[in-house]
Amino acid sequence: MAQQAGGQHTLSEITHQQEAWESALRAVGANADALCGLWQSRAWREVLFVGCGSTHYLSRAAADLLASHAGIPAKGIPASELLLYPDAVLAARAGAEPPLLVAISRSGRTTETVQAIDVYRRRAGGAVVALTVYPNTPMTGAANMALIAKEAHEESVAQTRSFASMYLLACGVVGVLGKDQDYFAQLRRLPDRAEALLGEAGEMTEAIGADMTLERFFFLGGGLRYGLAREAMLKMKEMSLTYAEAFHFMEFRHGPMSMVDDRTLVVGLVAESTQAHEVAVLREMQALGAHVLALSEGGNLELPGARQIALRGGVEESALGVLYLPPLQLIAYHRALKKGLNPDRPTNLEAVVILNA
Ligand code: F1P
Repeated sequence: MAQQAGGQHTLSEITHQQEAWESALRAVGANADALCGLWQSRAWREVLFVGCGSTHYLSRAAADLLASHAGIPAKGIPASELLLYPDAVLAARAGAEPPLLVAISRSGRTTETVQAIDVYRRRAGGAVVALTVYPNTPMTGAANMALIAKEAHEESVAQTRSFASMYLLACGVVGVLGKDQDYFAQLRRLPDRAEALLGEAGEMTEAIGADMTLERFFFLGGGLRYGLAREAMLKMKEMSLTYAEAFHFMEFRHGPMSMVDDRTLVVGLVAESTQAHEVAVLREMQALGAHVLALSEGGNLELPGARQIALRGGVEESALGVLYLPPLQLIAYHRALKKGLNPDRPTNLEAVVILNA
């Protein structure tokens, strides 16, 4: 990865997502039959998604999506939990089939993820699907099959278009395992929307990123949006060294709102089906002095005084998730620049965490 000052890589990776998203969906399409065959080869008891950092949050979102959209039992956990606590993670009734493991990693080289695959193979003897960006890695070598979003490669340390593209790989897996052709057709509509959305949200994300009166950022999301909210939180921390946390919407009332004041931005990843509850939380936080940014399909929630971003995916709620990401990535990028940080090179971080044996 070449050193470059000023975050040019990050900006270019955030603003050039369309081709990467398309490449992800192509990869799923090309492997759909093989994936279907693997899925039907055994009565897998559930799907276990694992990753680290960003890809752990992706695992969580993917598991929630698979369970809610396709009705297939799933969980998303850090790879290190599978590595260190395999008895707990793989616990099952005698004679039960193993879970299908979906390992997610941009680099395909993160130690915990690679070692977790090994532990899973020895303990459960099942099959592994890798979701990644790069071919020919320890992870792809250890997997039964790999779905690769080739155009999503990155120079930056922080994952932006790679996260969104691997999330779309996971959405494609949901479409295949759920045997839902229509879902797949909806996903194909999303790449075209990416660029326009970034244009529409550009000015607002820059203004929020430049607002140094804001000290704390809270990202709220329910269901599959909880994993996405955690990823947005991580972007804010990694790139801009800002205090940020993520919560389920209604959990926020149960303690965390003590931290809310007029130096707080509460970002809501609002879903149409649950918006009455979610907008109520956002209104209450406004009353406590918080600034609010709400992202929703129509961008027209009843939230006077709040900033709003319209996703306008024109697809069903469960297919929309990826569109929440680019505007939130841009806010983290702009805030990093405003603080004089280089978003391409987050403090204390490398692109991959490789541990010594
Ligand atoms: C995962 C990861 C990133 C994080 C950091 C270190 O890498 O934890 O999420 O931002 O750069 O690596 P990977 O397994 O997805 O390659």
